[in-house]
Amino acid sequence: MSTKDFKRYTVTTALPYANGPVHIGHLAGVYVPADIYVRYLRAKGEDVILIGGSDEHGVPITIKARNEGITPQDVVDKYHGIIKKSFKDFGISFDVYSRTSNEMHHKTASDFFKKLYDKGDFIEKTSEQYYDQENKMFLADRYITGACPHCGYEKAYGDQCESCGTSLSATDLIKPKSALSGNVPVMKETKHWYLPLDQYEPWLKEWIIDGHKKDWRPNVYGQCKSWIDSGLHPRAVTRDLDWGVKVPIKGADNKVLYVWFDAPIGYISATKELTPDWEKYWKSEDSKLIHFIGKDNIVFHCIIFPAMLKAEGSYIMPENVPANEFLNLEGDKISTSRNWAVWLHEYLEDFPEKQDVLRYVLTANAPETKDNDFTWKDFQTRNNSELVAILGNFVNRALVLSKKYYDGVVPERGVTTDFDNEVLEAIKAFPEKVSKQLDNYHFREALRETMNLARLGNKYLADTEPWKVVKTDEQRVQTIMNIALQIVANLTIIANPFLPFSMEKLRKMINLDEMTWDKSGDTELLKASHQMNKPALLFEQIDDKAIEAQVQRLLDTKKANEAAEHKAAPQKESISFDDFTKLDIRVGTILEAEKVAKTKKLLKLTVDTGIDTRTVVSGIAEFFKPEEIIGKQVSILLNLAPRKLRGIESQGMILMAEDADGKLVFVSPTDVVKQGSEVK
Ligand code: B3M
Ligand code: ZN
Repeated sequence: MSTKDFKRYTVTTALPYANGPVHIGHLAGVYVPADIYVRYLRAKGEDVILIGGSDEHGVPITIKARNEGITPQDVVDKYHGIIKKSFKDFGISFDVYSRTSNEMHHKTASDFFKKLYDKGDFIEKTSEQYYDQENKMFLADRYITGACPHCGYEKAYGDQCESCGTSLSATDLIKPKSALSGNVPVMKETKHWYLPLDQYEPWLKEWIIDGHKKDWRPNVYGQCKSWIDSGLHPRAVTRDLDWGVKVPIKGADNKVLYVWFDAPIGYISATKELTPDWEKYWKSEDSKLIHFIGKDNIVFHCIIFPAMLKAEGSYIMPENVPANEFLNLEGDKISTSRNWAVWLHEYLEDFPEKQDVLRYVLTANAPETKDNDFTWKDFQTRNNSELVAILGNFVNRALVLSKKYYDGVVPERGVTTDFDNEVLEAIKAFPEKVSKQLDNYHFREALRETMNLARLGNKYLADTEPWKVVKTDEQRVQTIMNIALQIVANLTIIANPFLPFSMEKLRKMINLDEMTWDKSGDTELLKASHQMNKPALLFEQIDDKAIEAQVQRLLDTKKANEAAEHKAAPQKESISFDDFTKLDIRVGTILEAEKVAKTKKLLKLTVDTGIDTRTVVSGIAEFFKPEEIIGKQVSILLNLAPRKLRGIESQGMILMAEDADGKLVFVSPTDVVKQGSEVK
């Protein structure tokens, strides 16, 4: 299959749910690799379209609307705008970025369903489904939660477990609970339409298990195989909801298409929006269809959507689905609800014009074969020791020396040495090395090769030392600088898919138009006597302070989450009222306080209890300085049997509670009360 000659490329990117902004996980998993790929293909002069859009249906949206007391339309209008802008800001070069709430999409999805329905492709079935009596609603997908039957994760949804990634049915959940009321749901009859996936099993086996064992990523192939091996079953493609694409047949009031039925059709609707010539991208055998997605979307793109396309009959199948694993953040799973993420719009506020730095780090550390971790320290190191020290340093040295020696005019290349010739040959070999990786969706490796070109440049200058030779052999230096500048020019082509903003800047500096990929490897891109412009720094150091601020923000988030997730200790055994009245708790005032010698934790307090002045030893020295607490009104248990601590008799106990940081605080009255007032 992969040796086939394709005339055009249809590249799709998963449609993010418009229920929140996008973060680094989205960028790393889907959009940066897709953008690198299409920028490369465009440079090769290929006919390629990059398709994207917001997924505006489904329960995640309606739940968000309900929680915020606004309409689903309000939710999607807000986030579609934010998401679209983030992608644009990061240079994700969509040919169209659409949305599934628009009319074109509703019509396309509706017609698609109708065609399958008319052909008799669906099974119509009445069955019992979970229903929330309090809210008078069927509980589709994320409206129901429970324990995952595969991994035991307690907050699995009715359609998917976010912990182990398994796709589920609501009835699979153990101890199901309504996400709306928290009630245990009841069963109630309802009619739905099912796509008989089981009928596509022989074809799926042949197409994926036999056909794509070699060219699909092992994680993608493996997930598909295990799904198919465990047996496919008819799958409902409609839901009892009022937000979505209406089911276009009689007797289906208050029913909409399942979001995973309509969303992938969104790729087709978006292409229609882009061009009246959309069919050639979807129905012509010489078009190569590629889906960029995250690993939680694999079965939908490799099994369910292809089965839908197969049922329809006139569409091509995806050639490849280069799904990425997950990107974690500082060791923890990225989570929108726990605000554990680096949001793209916030990143740009803190690091304006550093889009390429993030693109670089996310590609260099892309979760292509396993889950990976984003850390701010790694972000800083990759910026400072790779982008600045390797790429930026080489370009800057070449351009600054050319400016100094020749006022920015490219010098003649004279007689070349063996070493020069070796370097010239190496330059010629780069495009092929990078292409090979990109053609196989190995973006990390492609970027590593690209950086090797900058490394070659650095090594060439370090070995030839033009700044020394210039004192003795000016002609030799002209040759050296000419060759170094050819490396710079080559970088503007080869590094462009990865670092489009910086390479545009660099092209301006060397006064070179954007070049096609077939020009890369050319060692005479910059002709002698070509006038270049003023050089400027391509990348700058990121200092510790900027990184510490980001780390601090995450620590604050962690603290807030812990406080929110904190569970109070369970209630103790009941006691009688008489038991309670035995406790003599009073409000008293601390008169004196001093540290107990040779201890870390103990303070000796003198307390006016209203009935006497007594000594209490309290384990609070780590939290309070003695002078801070003098005059404070505190609660004290008076009739606790006295006991000796470090030789001092303690005649009572000061009552304390713990704050969010685990620090002890006094249980004090909020207003000033009478000395010796009883707590009752
Ligand atoms: N919106 C799920 C997700 O954002 C879904 C993807 C649809 S792609 C057609 O992970
Ligand atoms: Zn699970």
